[in-house]
Amino acid sequence: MLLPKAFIFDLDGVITDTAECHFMAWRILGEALGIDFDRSFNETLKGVSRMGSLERILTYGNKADVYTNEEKVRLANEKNKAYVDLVSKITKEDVLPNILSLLQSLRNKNIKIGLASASENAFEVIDRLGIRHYFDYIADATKIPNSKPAPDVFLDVMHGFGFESTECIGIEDAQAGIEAIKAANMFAVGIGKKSELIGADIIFENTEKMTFDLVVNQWLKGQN
Ligand code: B16
Ligand code: MG
Repeated sequence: MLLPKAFIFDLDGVITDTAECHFMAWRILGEALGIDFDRSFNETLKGVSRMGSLERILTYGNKADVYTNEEKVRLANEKNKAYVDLVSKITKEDVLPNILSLLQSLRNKNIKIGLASASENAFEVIDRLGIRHYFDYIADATKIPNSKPAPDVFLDVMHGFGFESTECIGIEDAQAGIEAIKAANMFAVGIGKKSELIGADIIFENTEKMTFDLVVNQWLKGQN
């Protein structure tokens, strides 16, 4: 049977729920700046880089022109300190349901496993989760020119493997991430609500519902 050659995972919201830690850390900074935002606004930050997220929050709070670049770097560092503090509590128990068995079955089938996270903390998070050894290639977010929704991080992993885009499957929980996968011309798996994953080729409400067979059967339908 024809099989894809690589599964390329997003981290936050797909492998573990650090999306919640990002939300909490940004809210702490938002409170200090007098900018209040809710979960639905937070959806627009998922998959977006640290500085990109800060710009969006400042624009949302009508403070886009209030801070110098130097001050923005300081604010982003403050948020990161709060985030690192929150993720320091992560353990192996925090891998989302079914992800370990999916990683194991990809290994057994000799399908490559990649990580395409926008997070500069990705290495630390997967170490805390105890899953680094599963990954054949991990993109370094500090070296990716354009963040999601640009395809760069998914293309970086694909080039790392030397595969064609049609041979790769990307998995994402954010609209910006689905757009990045589609811009890379890959098959896109969405985790979450349909309304927040427009353009995905297959959507699962959560990782528990995602199985290797369901993903690959849908991917096969698009192969000639
Ligand atoms: P950091 P992903 C993304 O990770 C998060 O979804 C996004 O909320 C965050 O701003 C971004 O990483 C940068 O993270 O501040 O740790 O560098 O979803 O692409 O795995
Ligand atoms: Mg994500």
